[in-house]
Amino acid sequence: MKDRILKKILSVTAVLSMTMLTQGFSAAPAEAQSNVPVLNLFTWSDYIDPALVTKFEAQCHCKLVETDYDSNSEMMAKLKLGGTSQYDVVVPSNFVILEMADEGLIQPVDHSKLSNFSNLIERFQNPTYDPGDKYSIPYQWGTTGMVYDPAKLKNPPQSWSLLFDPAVNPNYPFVLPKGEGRNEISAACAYLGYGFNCMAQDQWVAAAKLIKQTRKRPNFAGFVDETPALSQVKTGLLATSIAFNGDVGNCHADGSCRTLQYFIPKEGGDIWVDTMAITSHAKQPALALEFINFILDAKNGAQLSNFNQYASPNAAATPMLQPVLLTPMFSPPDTEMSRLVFLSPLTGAKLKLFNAIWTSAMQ
Ligand code: N2P
Repeated sequence: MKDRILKKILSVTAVLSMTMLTQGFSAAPAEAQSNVPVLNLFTWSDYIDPALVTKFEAQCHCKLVETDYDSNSEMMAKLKLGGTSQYDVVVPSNFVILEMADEGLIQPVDHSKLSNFSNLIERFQNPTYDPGDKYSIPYQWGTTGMVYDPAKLKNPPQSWSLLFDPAVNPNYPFVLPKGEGRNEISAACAYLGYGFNCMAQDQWVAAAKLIKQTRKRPNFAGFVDETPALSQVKTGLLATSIAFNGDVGNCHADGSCRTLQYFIPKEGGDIWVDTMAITSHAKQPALALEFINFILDAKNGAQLSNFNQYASPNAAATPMLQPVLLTPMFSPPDTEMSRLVFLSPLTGAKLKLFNAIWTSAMQ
């Protein structure tokens, strides 16, 4: 009897020690895992190759957590609600950088940690929207124009009239982006003859009135940002929307939207630079700089563009780009460049006024 009890105790001990041993083995990496630093990247949808994320994680011995947004306004609203310490790196467009710096959402970049900075094309090393790249480092650049489905809209004019003239599209569903309003007000301004980068209050008001009328058309299907709107054009839900060139290039490349057409309206469209910036209360500023420098590497920069189909600001990456990225859709020729405009930044009272006009246009 004693023997059986002893045996039982021994076998229970053996099981327990085995369990401790195996748990011990499996607990070790989990513990290590929890000690791994985490870089929180807040970026636009479909904007980074998952293979690049894995490559960076292996290099930095860290974890990269990606969260996506579809407009600068969505990103800035989340930063204002505590995101300045939740995220480390954000990817704002050129025309909101001054506003973000002004509002204390981002911090200056320590250039001494960016050994790959000189890989940038010269004009991106000292851009007018952020002299000396003080707060932001170029990520990708591109254009904003119109996408349409030629099976529905036959040879429409290459004009913003595709959005704003009911005679051009009386029936097919279309949307407008709900973002920060710059592209929408600017497109309406361009259509009205004020130029794409309109800055006067009366021009904004006229543009807002046009958007209000447009919203009332029976085929207006709502406010949807550019990237999700393109998905709806692809599935056939919409016939047209405002779009970013690379998003259309991306679905041309993967075969999911071969027939869709993209153009920059004759009245002018937006040329933009998306950049990497570090949030004002980033928990991992050193890792953030390591990530920025990683993207500035020639090979990584090429892999980024070859994945997301946007033009690269990286001169050293250029020889490794897919040839399609050097065609007019991604690298607009001079004739198109002359129609492309950098949106001016807005801050202070002027920004408040713009926001009030845009908000009322959407209501
Ligand atoms: C990527 C969207 C690019 C952002 N899907 C345009 N600023």
